[in-house]
Amino acid sequence: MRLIKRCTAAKWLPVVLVLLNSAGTPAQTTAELSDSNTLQQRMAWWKDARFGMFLHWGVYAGLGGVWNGTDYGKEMGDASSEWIFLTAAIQKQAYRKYAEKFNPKNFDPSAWVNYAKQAGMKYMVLTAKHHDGFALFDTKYSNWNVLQASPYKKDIIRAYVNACHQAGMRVGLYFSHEKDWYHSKKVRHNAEPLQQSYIELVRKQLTELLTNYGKIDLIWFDMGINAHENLNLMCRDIVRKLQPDCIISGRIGSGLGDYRNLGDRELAPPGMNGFVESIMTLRLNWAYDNNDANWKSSTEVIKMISKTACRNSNFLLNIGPQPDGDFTPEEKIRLANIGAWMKNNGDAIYATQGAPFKGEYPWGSLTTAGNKVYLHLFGDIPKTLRFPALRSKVDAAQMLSSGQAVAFEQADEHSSLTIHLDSMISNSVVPIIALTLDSVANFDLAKGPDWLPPIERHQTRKQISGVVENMNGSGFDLKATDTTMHFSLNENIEYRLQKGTTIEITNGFNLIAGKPYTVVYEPGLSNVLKIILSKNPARHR
Ligand code: FHN
Repeated sequence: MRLIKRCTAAKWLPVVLVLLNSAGTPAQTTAELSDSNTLQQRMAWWKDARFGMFLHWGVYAGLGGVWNGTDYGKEMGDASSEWIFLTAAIQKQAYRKYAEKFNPKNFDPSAWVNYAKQAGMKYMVLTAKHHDGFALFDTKYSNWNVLQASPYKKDIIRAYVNACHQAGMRVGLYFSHEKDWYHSKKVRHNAEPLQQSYIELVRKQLTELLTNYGKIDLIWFDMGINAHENLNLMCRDIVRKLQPDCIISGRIGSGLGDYRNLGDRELAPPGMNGFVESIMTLRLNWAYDNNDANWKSSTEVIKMISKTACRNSNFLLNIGPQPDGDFTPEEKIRLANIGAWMKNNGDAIYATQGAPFKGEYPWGSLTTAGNKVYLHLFGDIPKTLRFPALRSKVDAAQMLSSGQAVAFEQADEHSSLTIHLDSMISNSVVPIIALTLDSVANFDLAKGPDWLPPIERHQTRKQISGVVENMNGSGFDLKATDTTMHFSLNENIEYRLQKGTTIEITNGFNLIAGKPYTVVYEPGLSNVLKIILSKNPARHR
């Protein structure tokens, strides 16, 4: 009853005015149609690009996640290293001292762009301003910027944008519109009202970024919340007015973005629609961190690139440059390995369409482009691969990277395709089979796969610790009377148990009763459990 009373006539009016077309679905107005046409045009390069580089870099890089000997980075703390200004509750004056040390002598934006290009990335997104409010660009509206507060005294954004323009790389700028711990009283993620002076600063700085640096292809807003729709709308309008072709990330809030960002470190599941971006760190932290050794392997990342393309999502891979401006050796190696794979397999990634199915095969999935179907073998590679969902005639099948012919059988387009795989191909990282069809690919969706792979979310690192007897209820089902722990998280999943440097597949493990352990559970791709014999269990409790 109460609900009905609240529905005023004015609120109902727009519903009545929606026109229905002959199919009984709401017809789009001319204005909506032209909006969606413009959206398609604006997003065209981005969708074809599929793979980009995210860069988190600023004053926080110099702290490397550590303040006064305590690790606030994601290796030991809860937040990522770029949050240290807030998480370590550092006073402004003390944090400014780190800006005074920010003098990145090895910053070479052309080298950055080269690394990205060689890795096969087609766009880059750099933190022009992160939550610590420090501007890597020349701003008239706060002296908390690289020219005035650091000895470097050069406009980093200008150098970066110029390097991208020169190399034909699409330019993105990350801009923290909602959070600014330096200039705004509101520091937490809540609906507290924003000060007018802060909103003005956002308006002016965003205007500077979109006016002083030439063409900007993407503004990556972050953490916008619906409660501050006025701020989000203002930002959207500034972008639309100053650079109408510039793409707006989904994290602007209030549904105003041009595309959807998934959660941090969350890989797109199969069957995504529309414009979607998966955002992944190369280790745990976004920004540079002194202690974080949780590097993903090149193979893990290549699988992610392949999976996200098959699932209709872009993949934005993060780099956290060192305080001196150079990339870490670990990042360089991975980018080179990824690049080697992309060079040979890029045709299966760029400008492709993801699989039309809601599920996936145990061996992997596919992308399509024109009369090509690319089978991405990122899962378990079988000797014989049957593909009954394809309803097109296959003219040829070859390994994409080498051009080597692959044996297949298919009587006609109505019969199931069978591919015979050489056992050697399981030695290669995500092999891809290119099928050339006699027409554009046609699929029988009813015969497609319905298996749903586990959700890959690499953001949660749960630390469960203490002496063995204290671990009941900690996520594992431990019988205190014996020494065997059985995982209760998901009995259908096999976990990889890391003991020192060896890894074994297990669904249970033995601990010595009474000894202190730290168990680190990292859900995701490999469901790794690390068991650390703890010297000082009290520290972890
Ligand atoms: O708080 C930020 C975080 O520092 C990082 O920038 C990520 C990247 O997606 N976004 C926010 C958290 O979602």
